[in-house]
Amino acid sequence: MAFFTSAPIIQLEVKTMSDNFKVTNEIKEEFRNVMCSCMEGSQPQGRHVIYTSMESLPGAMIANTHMNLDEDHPLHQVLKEAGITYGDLALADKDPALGNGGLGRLTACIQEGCATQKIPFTVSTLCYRSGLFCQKLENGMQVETPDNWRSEDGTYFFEFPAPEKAKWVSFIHDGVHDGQYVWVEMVPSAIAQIGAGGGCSLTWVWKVGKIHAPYGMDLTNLKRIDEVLYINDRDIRLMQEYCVSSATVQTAVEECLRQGRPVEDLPKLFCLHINDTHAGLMIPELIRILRDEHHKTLEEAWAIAVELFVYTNHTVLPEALEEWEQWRMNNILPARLVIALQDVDRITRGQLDASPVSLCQQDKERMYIIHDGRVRMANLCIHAAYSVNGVAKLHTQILCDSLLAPFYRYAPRKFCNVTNAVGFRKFLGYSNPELTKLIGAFMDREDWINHPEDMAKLLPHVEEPWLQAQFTAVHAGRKAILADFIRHQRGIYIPEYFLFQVQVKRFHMYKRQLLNCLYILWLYRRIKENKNFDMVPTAFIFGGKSAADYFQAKEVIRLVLALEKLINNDPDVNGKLRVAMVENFNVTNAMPVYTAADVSVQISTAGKEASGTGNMKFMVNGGLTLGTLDGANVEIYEAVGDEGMFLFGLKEHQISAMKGIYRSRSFYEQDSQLREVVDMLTDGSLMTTFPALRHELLDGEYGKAADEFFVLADFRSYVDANRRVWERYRKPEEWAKQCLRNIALSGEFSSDRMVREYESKVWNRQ
Ligand code: F58
Repeated sequence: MAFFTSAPIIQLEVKTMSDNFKVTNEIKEEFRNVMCSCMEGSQPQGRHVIYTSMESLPGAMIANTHMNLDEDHPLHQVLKEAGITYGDLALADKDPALGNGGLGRLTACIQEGCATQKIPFTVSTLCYRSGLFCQKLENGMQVETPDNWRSEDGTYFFEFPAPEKAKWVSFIHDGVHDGQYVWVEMVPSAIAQIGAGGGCSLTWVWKVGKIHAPYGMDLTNLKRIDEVLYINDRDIRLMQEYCVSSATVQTAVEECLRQGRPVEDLPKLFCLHINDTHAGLMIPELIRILRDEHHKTLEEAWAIAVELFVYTNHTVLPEALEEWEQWRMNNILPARLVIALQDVDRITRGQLDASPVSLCQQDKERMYIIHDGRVRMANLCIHAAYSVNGVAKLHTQILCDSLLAPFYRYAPRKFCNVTNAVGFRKFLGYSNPELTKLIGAFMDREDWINHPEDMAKLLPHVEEPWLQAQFTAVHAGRKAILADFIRHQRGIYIPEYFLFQVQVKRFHMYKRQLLNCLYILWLYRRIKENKNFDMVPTAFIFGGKSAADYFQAKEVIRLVLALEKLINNDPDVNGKLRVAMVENFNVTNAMPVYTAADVSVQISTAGKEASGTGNMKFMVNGGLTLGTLDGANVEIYEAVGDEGMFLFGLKEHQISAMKGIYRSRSFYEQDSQLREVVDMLTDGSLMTTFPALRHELLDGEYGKAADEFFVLADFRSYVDANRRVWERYRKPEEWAKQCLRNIALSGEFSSDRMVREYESKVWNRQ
């Protein structure tokens, strides 16, 4: 592994484009060759997992490959001779823009773990032509531009096309040609993720190839199937989901037959992992294929299905629990597929009726797949899957106790929890070589990073002053890199001695960037009132994108940018307060950010964030969590206790109890300082106004309750928690000790642990 090379990482991200020309096409070709030889050499054994997901965000492939090459790999020498650094590599190719957020990043972390542990694991996803956007911050707002991550000819340097493995998918299409089928060719390419030690896992990215359709038919929608993730047209989105589902199932069946095995052996050879519900159509598609092409009865086909599929849920938000209108399915999907779906609905209803578990009619109705003209994808997945899991303890508990409670009573043994985790090789080893080296001094083996439990060996040393001093120096170096990066990218100067308080994640109202903004306004007012206001100088650093059509979240981005302008230019406050937003937060840009935070801001409304994974990336780099008891913050809290985390806010059960009776206005009315900052949203103090945000906080949008995410209720608690942060930060030795202690306790958040858990609990490979 290349972790311990003392590469000048300081250069990461502050290079100009011309520097990257050093990474020539020949060098890229060398990387392709490495990928190729790992692909050929890698033959992992046992049940093969196909992880079907609409999202995958592996990050730049050269960097991914480089980080996992053995230390003595000849490519290191080639790079050294060419004077090429990590920084050059990180910027030399583009992040495949195949995802949106946590869901896609998790896919990549699982994949890298499997490649390292030589678990046969393939990701199956669509190859979106236009990446889910490149974010520009212009004129005080987010502007979306296409992320052209592929070359003009539609190829990506690190893909290996496999046209011979293309699959045809059929649709009913276009009312004019009612009843006639069209065929779309799905053509895969492989993108290789190399694991430490030379293992390899592939991502199949499917593109639209040829289209066979009756003469004169309008093919526009069909051609748009691989246009963009979560396309804003429900017909096309359904086609996307069916295409990836069908191509994946066809491939598994074909491979089974190629190995000379009967289709009954599919579950022995494969596990089809449904990542969120988007690929749930794999279930009826399998039934369709087994009946129509392999002459199985419905019961025989179902018996195969229930040993083949597993399902992971990644959210409890109602808008993310996908449902399809039955009429739309009937209009678009092949009749035999729709029949398979109806048959599955019938079988599962029969099973519910025959169940020894007492289920009332209301429970049963909640569990039906097809109900009121809608097809509920989560129910389909739960009925068919032999394993259903959530991604953090609290999330799984909410699934079992409320969201999916009747299912849990009906089939409790199906349910389990696998808490998320992150790739330490990428987010510690590769991103932060100086810290990795420091930790490595306490480890017994060279490749300790592949054995995250080893990190606990640091624990007995966290009180040692020299280690604390070393950590502080390393961390100061990382802060300098991030400050440089932000200055270079956004032209904003952040003094390195400031406390770096970082909130990076998708912009969403439940993640409550708005709470952070109100708090910044509160600080602004305190300093304006009293120039001697006693606080630790703090830089609030944000990063993340909002969905293009999510108005409120875009308003919050606009607010962050307004705060930048107001605060950074005001000499009364900018000695104590700065605000900066990183533009276009993606996997490559994320690395300098995660490594440099003093405080990791994880402040979602309790019960809403399934897990979060940024929280873990900060933790392993020594950022202390300021957060609510939500998602995997719960596990972080269990690991580090009160001393290792700044906990605040309402708990999940309190939020549940306040539903329907919470009145945000009473918090507004009773707290004059809070009222003052909420009023600032519209009184012109910000040079622009945010009426929709104020309206959301006090009145509620679209008939929803006011302040759906309890921002005002948690405001004071957040202020108090920040005071606790300052108190601790003022004692540098204690602060450094706590960071080191948290790092030592972070081992359970390594993807290697997560992958082992999936292997034993979910994939049944052991
Ligand atoms: C994320 N889900 C969760 N979904 O929000 C996060 O807590 C968790 O850590 C992560 O999965 C990995 O388990 C997520 O990213 C989406 O973005 C969906 C996209 C499609 C529409 C609904 C949301």
